[in-house]
Amino acid sequence: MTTLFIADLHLSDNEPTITAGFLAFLQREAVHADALYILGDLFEFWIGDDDPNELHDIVAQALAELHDKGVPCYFIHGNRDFLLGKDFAKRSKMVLLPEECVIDIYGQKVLILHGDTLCIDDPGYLRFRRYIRNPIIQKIFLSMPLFLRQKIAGKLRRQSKRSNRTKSSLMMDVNPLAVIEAVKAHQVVHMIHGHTHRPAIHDMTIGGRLSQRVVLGAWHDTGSVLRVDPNDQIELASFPL
Ligand code: LP5
Ligand code: MN
Repeated sequence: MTTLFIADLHLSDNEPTITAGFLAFLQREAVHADALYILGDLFEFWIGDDDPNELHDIVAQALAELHDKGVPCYFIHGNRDFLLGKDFAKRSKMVLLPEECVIDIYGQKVLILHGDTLCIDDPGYLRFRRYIRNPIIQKIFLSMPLFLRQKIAGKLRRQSKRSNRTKSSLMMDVNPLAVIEAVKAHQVVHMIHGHTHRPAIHDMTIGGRLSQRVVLGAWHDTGSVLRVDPNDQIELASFPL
């Protein structure tokens, strides 16, 4: 019995090895799990459920098969695929969760989130985030023709890569005070997130209580998964794709 957590796969047509590794991971490992949680950035970017990309069909079918074999899959949006909507959730039989969510894992309360909202030392990103998370802006974007949405997404990705090169490592990591605030606000001791691509298990003491923050790894040259079992054993592992 294990519950699995993954994030930041950034699946795209340009990375067939990662897609193949993900599909193999579903068949080899996830199929034996109690549940699979995907904490955002499953896709490199998402411009609407109506994007007729074959990769989306393949992933939806694989996740739906996982569900049909008795393994529920839960999804929290990332900063790349925040537009993934109800249509795709239905096709893939994934449950969409709110951006911060407290779940019960074998009797332990755990806060799960993508992690970008903890990066509060990056005001440029937070401004950008407020803008693109505005429902009116999203509605306008989703009503544009696909080629235009593709073009804008491409431009945003290029812009993001460029701006990330100028940001300090500290700025692109989570802010410790934001972590403490989130843990206190949700009254939990465990927290799991991705986004920063810095896989680690951090022990912390918050309010006199021993607390843990797990950062999931991104999938690049290897896959990355957090395994949690009913005896509170946790393992953050990487594996070849
Ligand atoms: O994603 P990553 O890891 O590179 O960096 C993130 C932050 N960047 C982003 C942007 C995404 O990568 C692009 C998402 C594409 C989504 C497609 C749908 C588009 C819908 C839009 C409308 C509803 O999230 C990056 C952080 C980093 O994480 C670390 O936390 O630093 O933040 C930025 O790069 C933001 C910049 O600091 C500010 C960007 C200004 C954008 C100006 C836009 C100009 C182009 C306009 C084109 C119309
Ligand atoms: Mn991210």
